[in-house]
Amino acid sequence: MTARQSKRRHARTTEAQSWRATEIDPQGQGTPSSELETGILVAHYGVAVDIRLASGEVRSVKVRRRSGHVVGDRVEVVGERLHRLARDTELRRRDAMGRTHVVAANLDVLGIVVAAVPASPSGFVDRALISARAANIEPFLVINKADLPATQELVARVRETWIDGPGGLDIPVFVVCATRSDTPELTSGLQALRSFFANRPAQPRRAAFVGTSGVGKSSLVNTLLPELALPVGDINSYSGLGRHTTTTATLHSLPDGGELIDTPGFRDFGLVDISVPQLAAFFPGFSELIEHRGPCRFNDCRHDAEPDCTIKAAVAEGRLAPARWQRYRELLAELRPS
Ligand SMILES: Nc1nc2c(ncn2[C@@H]2O[C@H](COP(=O)(O)OP(=O)(O)OP(=O)(O)O)[C@@H](O)[C@H]2O)c(=O)[nH]1
Ligand SMILES: [Mg+2]
Ligand SMILES: [Zn+2]
Repeated sequence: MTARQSKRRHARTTEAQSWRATEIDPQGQGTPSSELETGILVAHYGVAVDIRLASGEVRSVKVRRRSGHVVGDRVEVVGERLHRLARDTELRRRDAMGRTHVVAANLDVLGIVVAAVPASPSGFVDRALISARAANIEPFLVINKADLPATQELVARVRETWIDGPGGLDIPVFVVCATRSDTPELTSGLQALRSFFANRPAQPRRAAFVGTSGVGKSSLVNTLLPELALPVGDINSYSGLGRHTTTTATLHSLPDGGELIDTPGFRDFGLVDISVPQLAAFFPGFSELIEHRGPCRFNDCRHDAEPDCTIKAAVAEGRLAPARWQRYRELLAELRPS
């Protein structure tokens, strides 16, 4: 068990115990006949949530409309009372209106799903990568719709932008097809994705798929779990965009271990509470470049106008695409109060 997992397990135990000791019946209003059960929130329907109890039973519990509970939350249930336990991780994003959303709780890994059609908005992948890393969640990339000819170019672009070269990220990339399985090329990516979920039986992963509406998140979950029939929507032929078919996140257990959360598609992945040093540390590829080439002159270098900056030197030497540095500087400008 790694230090992180051991810390998590410890946090789970102490948090659960502290509630039992101090909150289960603080005013003597508890229902002595109701048993305390632990569970995971597997679906949220506004005023009710589905809790999968430790016994495997799924129970619907009423909640306030803005209860703040999200899929992936660990909870304790006594009758109709729900108590949320502390989260290990929390994936947050800001929408175009400036509101913060928790996408899911207690994720270990995050699958960022893209497709050639519909294309994801510029910056989506970077923001998702940064948000995941800042939340201590390991990101991986899923390029769906491998059957479409345009996917080849997308795969090359993704590799060039995020993976290849000295500033490249050491993260898994799966090129998959959710809807066809008639050639080995189309099935191999999905096999690799299945193994990625299944190869840690002792420490099963909890993953969520995020991505723009229409990239095929629900289709992929349906393919990985054939007994599921999550609704799937077509692409609007006029706008080329998805139709926001999935409206609520749902958590599903994978047959060989691990769990997968399908989420509604969204276009805005605004960064939440990311400081300049965090952006400098988490921007895709920067920490790898610094590890490779040595640190900047200043510990708190923002990789902007500072002298003797490793990142700028990498750009000058052709080891980092100028477009990537430019994208970083755009995000930096967003974080600074104007
Ligand atoms: N050609 C092709 N089409 C796919 C593939 N995967 C999904 N699609 C199609 O893409 C469309 C959108 O699929 P969904 O699974 O609903 O997409 P989603 O990402 O869940 O969309 P939201 O729920 O709106 O966020 C549907 O018409 C699917 O049939 C694929 O691998 N290849
Ligand atoms: Mg969907
Ligand atoms: Zn620097």
